[in-house]
Amino acid sequence: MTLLNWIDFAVRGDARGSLVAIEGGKNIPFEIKRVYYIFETKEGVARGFHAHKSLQQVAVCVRGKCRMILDNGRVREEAWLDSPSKGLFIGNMIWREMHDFSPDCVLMVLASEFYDEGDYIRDYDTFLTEVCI
Ligand code: T46
Repeated sequence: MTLLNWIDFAVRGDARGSLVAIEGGKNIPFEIKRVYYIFETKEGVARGFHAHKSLQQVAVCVRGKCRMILDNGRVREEAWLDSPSKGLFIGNMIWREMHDFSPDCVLMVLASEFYDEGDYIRDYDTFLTEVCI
C-alpha cells in the first residue's frame, strides 16, 4: 500500500487557459475548514518535519515544484509536487517533510480542521512511539 494517494483534478480548459475547481466533500475527501499556502520559501530551506494526530490535508503545488516526503513509521516515500491539477492526500499520523522548493513554488494546502498547534507531533521519536501503539 502506497502512502502517495493522488487526487487528479479535472482541468476545465478552453481557449483562454485552464481552471481547476476544488470542492470540499466532492473532489476532496473531507469538508475544507482551512486553506493556507506556502510561498517564497528560501533556497535550501526544508519545512514540515511533523505529523498530525487527527488533521487530514490535501497539498497542491499550484506553481513551481517541491519534493514531499511521507513516512508512516514503517515506510518512507517521496514525490515531486509539480502540477496544479494533482493533489496529494496526507492523512493523520503521517510524518511529512517538504524539500527542494523551486523559487516560484506556491504550495497550497487544504485542511480538514482549523489551525491547532496541539494537533502537531513535532518530534520524530515521539511520532514513532505514538504511531506504533
Ligand atoms: C503541514 C505542512 C504541509 C498558523 O498560524 N496557521 C496555520 O494554519 C498554519 C499552517 C501555520 N500557522 C503558523 C504556525 C507557525 O508559526 O505559521 C507558522 C509556520 O507554520 P509551520 O512551521 O507549521 O509550517 P510548515 O511549513 O512546517 O508546515 C505546514 C503546516 O503547519 C502543516 O500542518 O502539514 O505545512
